[in-house]
Amino acid sequence: QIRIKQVDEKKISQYIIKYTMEDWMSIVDSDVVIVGAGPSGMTAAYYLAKAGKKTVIFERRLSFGGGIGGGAMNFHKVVIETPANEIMEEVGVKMKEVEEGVFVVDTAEFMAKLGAAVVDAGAKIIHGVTVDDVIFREDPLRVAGVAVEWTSTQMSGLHVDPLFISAKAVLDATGHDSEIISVAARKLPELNIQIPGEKSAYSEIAEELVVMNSGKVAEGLYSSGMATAEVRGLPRMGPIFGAMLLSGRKVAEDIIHDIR
Ligand code: 48F
Repeated sequence: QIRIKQVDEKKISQYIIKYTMEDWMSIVDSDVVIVGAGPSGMTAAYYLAKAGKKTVIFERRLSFGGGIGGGAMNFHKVVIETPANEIMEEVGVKMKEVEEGVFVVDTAEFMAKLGAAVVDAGAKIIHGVTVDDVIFREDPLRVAGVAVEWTSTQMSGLHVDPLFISAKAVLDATGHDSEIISVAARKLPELNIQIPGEKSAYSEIAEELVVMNSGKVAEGLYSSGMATAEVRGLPRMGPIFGAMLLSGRKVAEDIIHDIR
């Protein structure tokens, strides 16, 4: 018979509360806040944490991966192209080379291994939290953090104020809606952010354009992945994910440089 250690309910609660609050006391003063645990946000988190930056990802849903899991029409494979295969190799995702420089990967393995690499590198992924605003400072005008609320509280429609998290850099990795840059553009017109919106698909050119254009949008505020397509008016590309990974790596390098 297996003897299972008996744990008092009260103690279970105490352990959870104590160690959650310990993490949050540190998270409120982060180097980098990333909004969205999709492929670009997770790749950025991996490289930032590896470089020693205190990095947190806030993800609205209770799972990481963003658009990876749905693949294309729920088919469980996506396509990766060179040089993004380097990143897949680094985090241990197996790839099938189907033509020179073009690879097919399994979506579950992609999410699981990228997520594990982010956590092992030292970044925190906090699920069930929605970012709905930024905080800013003047002289110079810059984004200096975010406002966070439980997704479940937002869904309930209850009037509950958020908490604020300070950061040297905020990365909008929210995908097609570019939610964080949209709110900054609306509430901080002095930042002069225009959002032309994403164009229809043209995968062959979209991949390079997204990577090239990912980076700083305003002081302290950055974009990666499909948020970049929305903010820069670039075409979409569907279920090819190289640019998501490479834009995450590129923006991580830019942030590491800027907050040195
Ligand atoms: O959409 P998503 O996967 O972003 P991405 O990194 O990758 C795009 C691809 O998945 C795909 C594509 C590839 O060619 O076109 O669409 O640009 O992940 C965005 C994540 O952000 C979360 C959302 O739940 C998703 O997991 N998210 C969005 N808004 C918020 C948020 C928010 N306000 N607060 C917290 N999380």
